[in-house]
Amino acid sequence: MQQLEAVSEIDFQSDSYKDAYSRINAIVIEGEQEANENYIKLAELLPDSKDQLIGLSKMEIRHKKGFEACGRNLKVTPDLDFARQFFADLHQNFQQAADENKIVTCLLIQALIIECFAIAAYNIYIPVADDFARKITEGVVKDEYSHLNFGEEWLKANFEVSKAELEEANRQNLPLVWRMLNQVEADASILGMDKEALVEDFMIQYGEALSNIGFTNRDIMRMSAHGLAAA
Ligand code: PL3
Ligand code: FE2
Ligand code: FE2
Repeated sequence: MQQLEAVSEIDFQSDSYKDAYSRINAIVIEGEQEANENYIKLAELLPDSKDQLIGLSKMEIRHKKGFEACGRNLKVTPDLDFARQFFADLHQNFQQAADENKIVTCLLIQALIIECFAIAAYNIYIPVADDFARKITEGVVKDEYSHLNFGEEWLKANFEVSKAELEEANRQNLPLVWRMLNQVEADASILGMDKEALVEDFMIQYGEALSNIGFTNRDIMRMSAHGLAAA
């Protein structure tokens, strides 16, 4: 039976897979939900880009529905309390920045950090996903590049006046990403995703984004190292 060799060794119905999936799936569902709310908030803060941002917020709801279907397909109940805790600090930083009208900080958190995190995670997940989830995730990741692109374009156009705030927001929020990566490491590995690969993909996406916005390689090295020691 030659064909059997090609079958993946991941057992999507095992208890350990489903247990890990209940948290990872919840993280993604909650992340898409919060992204939806964050783009609605950004649409209020940036009236000139309102229609475009509302368009992005609607895509996030579609993503959320897609990932809910992935969980249902595997008969997994997402642990949403866990996921809310997972995002709490980043969420709070976004809310506070929005309350203070700090658009640059809001864009860095949602359109750069969260989107790069999502792109890295989805890219690493696709090759090890079940067939149903793979198709959904492939569709989603294409959209996420357009969200990242929105943030890049806006920040590039406003680079000189945004630079200091971007550096400060990076300093405050990047350490949270390393902590979050550590928190998902064990579950992600049960899904066949390697932490080193996640970190590498995140660094590439985030570094490229900072470069497109206008930061020098030297700036990028310095900024990427923030909080990394704690990881
Ligand atoms: C914004 O568009 C999306 C925000 C989602 C953030 C997701 C972070 C994901 C970290 C865990 C990696 C698992 C990926 C598996 C997908 C079922
Ligand atoms: Fe999304
Ligand atoms: Fe997104």
